[in-house]
Amino acid sequence: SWTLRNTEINNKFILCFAALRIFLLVILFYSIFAISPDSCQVWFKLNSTTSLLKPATDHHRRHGFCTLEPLSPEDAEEERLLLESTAWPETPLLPSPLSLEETSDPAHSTFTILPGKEGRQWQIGDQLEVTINMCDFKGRPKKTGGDVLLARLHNLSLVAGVAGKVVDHLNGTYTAVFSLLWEGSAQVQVTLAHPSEAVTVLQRLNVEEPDRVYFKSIFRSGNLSQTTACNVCLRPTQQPQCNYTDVRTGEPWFCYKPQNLSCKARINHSVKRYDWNLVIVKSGPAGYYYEGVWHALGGSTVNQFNTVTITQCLKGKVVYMFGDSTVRQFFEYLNTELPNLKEFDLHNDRKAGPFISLDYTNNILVKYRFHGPPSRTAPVPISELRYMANELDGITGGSNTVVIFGIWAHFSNFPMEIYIRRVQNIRRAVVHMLDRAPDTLVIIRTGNPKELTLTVALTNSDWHSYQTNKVLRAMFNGLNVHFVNAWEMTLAHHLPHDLHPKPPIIKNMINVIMSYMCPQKGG
Ligand SMILES: *[C@@H]1O[C@H](CO)[C@@H](O)[C@H](O)[C@H]1NC(C)=O
Ligand SMILES: *[C@@H]1O[C@H](CO)[C@@H](O)[C@H](O)[C@H]1NC(C)=O
Ligand SMILES: *[C@@H]1O[C@H](CO)[C@@H](O)[C@H](O)[C@H]1NC(C)=O
Ligand SMILES: *[C@@H]1O[C@H](CO)[C@@H](O)[C@H](O)[C@H]1NC(C)=O
Ligand SMILES: *[C@@H]1O[C@H](CO)[C@@H](O)[C@H](O)[C@H]1NC(C)=O
Ligand SMILES: *[C@@H]1O[C@H](CO)[C@@H](O)[C@H](O)[C@H]1NC(C)=O
Ligand SMILES: CC(=O)N[C@H]1CO[C@H](CO)[C@@H](O)[C@@H]1O
Repeated sequence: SWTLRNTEINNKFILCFAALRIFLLVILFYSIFAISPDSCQVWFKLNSTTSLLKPATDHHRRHGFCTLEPLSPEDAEEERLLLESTAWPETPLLPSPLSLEETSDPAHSTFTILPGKEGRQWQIGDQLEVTINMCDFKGRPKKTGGDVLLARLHNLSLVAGVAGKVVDHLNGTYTAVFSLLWEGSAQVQVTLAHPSEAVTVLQRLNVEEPDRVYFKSIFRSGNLSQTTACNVCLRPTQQPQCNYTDVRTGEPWFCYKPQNLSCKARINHSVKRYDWNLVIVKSGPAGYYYEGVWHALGGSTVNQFNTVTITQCLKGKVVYMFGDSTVRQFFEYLNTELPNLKEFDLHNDRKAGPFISLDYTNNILVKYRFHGPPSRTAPVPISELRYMANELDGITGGSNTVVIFGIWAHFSNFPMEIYIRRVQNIRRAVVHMLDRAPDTLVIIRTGNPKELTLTVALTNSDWHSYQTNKVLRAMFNGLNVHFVNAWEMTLAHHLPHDLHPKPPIIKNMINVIMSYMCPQKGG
């Protein structure tokens, strides 16, 4: 039976100072820019602060300076539904003149564990409910919702943990619901990832300043060389633009045209610098940790794999990995753990890839490739800048083919439409691949919560990742694909949230992947 007693529960509200500061710093950092020597940047950022305090016009609220190409009627309808399902509750406007006194403050906020049914002891299978009351810096109860709250029930000595589901009552009150899944005592943790006022700022930044993460390309021809700014969409200026919209997928990409070179002279893509620096419609958790081991709920079993059983499982297989650096972690894990798997050195950048590894004895091939722009990477040659959907079109597929992908972390500064359209293209390619080779195994890694420094909060917020996960889930619903629920696997673990989850979490993710590939193997 479940022996969680109220006396053993620490009502602990994690004072997530880093996250709390986001809002403050969004403002502060603009002031910092005022004294930066980079006058061009100062000009723009400073001006945008003032504009953020003004109410957005209807046109700007929705479109900013990006022109989105029309979609087919079906895709447009899907986009509308997805936007509706990820619509965040209305968040408070920023007060003008600016004051932080009325913003959500974890230090003044509290939560209460509600008594169990009929006052009896908690039992395994019960739902534990927690009421969260948010207050502002003056200690006054908040009247509106929209705070990004993460909830976890855990026990450090048992290395056990499960993510909670947070329900927003839109009046400053929230309920966190946890499934009780292991025997023993536990603690509740509630973390304020982003106050609702920060969501207001992030929402507007994604429409008005999607280019706050900026990219560049080098153009070269003969002895002429020039570098210009690139992005999914560019602010209209006097400067002509080069249109690199992908002919096959229609994925938009533009660079300002270099003055004395042609658009064809583009040779490199890289992130310039950003030095200023749910998941599911389904209810209930996807799984939980017990003694450090992830147990999946809802039918699938996660087996434990070691070097020998992973090699047995991969024997004769080709594994394609696509996506951002969080998928690269899987490639790195296999390379480190499997003694016979040897990387063939393609002399590529250690972060950008692409990479390839071979185990000749066991006939295993593992490949990794980034998901294409807007990849925030070190310079990559244009010849290696490929869209995932086009790469998938080039895979024959079959029972020995495994495709693992994850695409989320590099889209957080854009309106959600940009992400939806990318996933629509990827899904079309996945559907074609499963049509021609239904035996192909497709595994999708979701996004995860991360440490929220200022840069991360502004360019890769948990608020946005949470919604990309929701979109991803909804869009692949009903298709023969599997998920690694990285959101919950990171949230439920006691290790700190990290863009790149630490090895104990990756090991559990690998076990989830291997269990999809070889359900009968493992220890
Ligand atoms: C907020 O809404 C919930 C659900 O409707 C309700 O139970 C609760 O009493 C409300 N709280 C306040 C402070 O109004
Ligand atoms: C974890 O659970 C065990 C067994 O109920 C208990 O003895 C221990 O105090 C708990 N540890 C923490 C950190 O909650
Ligand atoms: C660049 O090359 C052209 C001919 O290819 C030559 O005339 C010119 O002097 C070169 N310019 C420089 C700066 O080297
Ligand atoms: C860019 O090119 C694509 C097709 O190649 C076209 O559909 C689109 O309208 C162009 N965009 C702009 C802004 O010129
Ligand atoms: C382009 O060429 C013109 C005329 O030769 C020159 O004045 C200008 O500086 C060049 N621009 C760049 C960016 O090299
Ligand atoms: C651009 O790419 C080329 C190879 O295409 C490479 O040699 C060069 O070092 C890259 N430039 C930068 C600045 O990284
Ligand atoms: C400080 C600063 O550069 N302000 C500029 C903001 O933008 C307006 C035009 O929209 C300029 O006139 C200001 O000089």
